[in-house]
Amino acid sequence: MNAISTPNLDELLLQAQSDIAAAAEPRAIEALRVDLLGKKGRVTDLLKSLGGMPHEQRKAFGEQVNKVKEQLSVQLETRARAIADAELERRLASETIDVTLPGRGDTAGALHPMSRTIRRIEQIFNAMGFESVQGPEIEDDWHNFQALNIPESHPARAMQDTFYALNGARLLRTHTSPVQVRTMLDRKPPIRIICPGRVYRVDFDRTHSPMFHQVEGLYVAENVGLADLKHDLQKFLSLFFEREVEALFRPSYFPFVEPGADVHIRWGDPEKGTRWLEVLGCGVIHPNVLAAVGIDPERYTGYAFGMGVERLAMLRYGVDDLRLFFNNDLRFLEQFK
Ligand code: 2U9
Repeated sequence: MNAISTPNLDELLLQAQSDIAAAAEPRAIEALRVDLLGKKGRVTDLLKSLGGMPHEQRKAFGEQVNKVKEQLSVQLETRARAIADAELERRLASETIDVTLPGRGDTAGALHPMSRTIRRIEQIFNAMGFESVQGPEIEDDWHNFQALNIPESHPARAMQDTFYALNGARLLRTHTSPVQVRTMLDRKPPIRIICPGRVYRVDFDRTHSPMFHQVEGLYVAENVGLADLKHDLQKFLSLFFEREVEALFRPSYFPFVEPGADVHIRWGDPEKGTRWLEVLGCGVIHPNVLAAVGIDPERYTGYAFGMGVERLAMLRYGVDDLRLFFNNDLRFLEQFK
C-alpha cells in the first residue's frame, strides 16, 4: 500500500488552495510555490515517489498528482497577478499626480551678453565692409609684442603684464592685435578686418578681469588716414548706441600707432549734466608695424582701433561690475534673454 493515498492528495490540494487564497504578498506566494512545487516541494516529492509504486497504481496516482500540480501552478500564478494588480491599484490611488501644476517651461537658454555684444559689434562692422577674423589665444612674443613695435623691456609690456609659459616662449595674448599681424603677413592690402576674441591680462577688480574680450580692427590700403578713422568710428559708435553720439578724439600713446587717440563720447542726461567717457582707443598704424609684416609703409597706410567688449556691454546695459558677466549667476544672465 502506498504511503500517500488519494484522500491525502485531496487534503493537500484543499489546504494549499486555502493557503494560496490567504496569501497577501508576493513573498507569501513565492514561499508557497517553493513549499509545493519547488525541488523539494511536497507535490514534487509525491511525483518522485511514483517510481516505487506498483505499475497499476502508478498510472492513476501519477495522473492525479500531475493534475494537482497543474491546478496549483495556475492558482499560484493567478493569485500572484491579483496581488500585483491590487498593489498597483493602491499606488495609483495614493500617489496622485497634480496635473494642474505649472510646467517647467522650455529650457532653450539664451546667448551670453558677451556673445550678444560681440555679435552686435560684428554686425555693424561687417556691414561697413570689415571681415571678421579669428586667431590663436596662445601666442609668442613676436606676434604679441615685437611685431607691434613693443620691443623687449618696453614699458608698455608692464601695462599688459600677462601669463607666460615655457620660459616665455608662449604667452596668452594680451590683445587681439596678433591676429591682425598674422592676417597682414598672409594677405596683401587692401585689408579691412575686425578681430573679436578673448584676451588675457594680470588684472582683477570691478572693471578688470584676467580674461576679457576685445574687438580690434584695422584698415590698410593706399591713402587711408585719420579722417577715415574718425568718420568710421563715429559711425560705429552712433550705430552701437542707437543715437547721434558726440565723440571726442584725444591724443594718446600706443606703441603700434602714430598718432594715437582715446575716443570719448558725451555721456549722461543733457538736462542733468554730461561728461566725457572713454570708450575705445585708435590711431594711424605705426610704419614700424607695417614694415614688420612686410607691407611697404611708403605706399600703404592704415588705421587701427581697439575696444573692450565688457566696457561697451556695461555702458549699453547699465552694468556697474564687470565680474557679473563671468559669475554665471542665472539671476543676472536671464535678464539678457
Ligand atoms: C595692429 C596695429 C595696430 C589696435 C589699437 C587700441 C588703440 C586701444 C584698447 C582699448 C581698450 C585695449 O581693450 S582695451 O584695453 N586698445 O586703445 N588698440 S589702437 O591697434 C593695432 C592693432 C594691430 C597690427
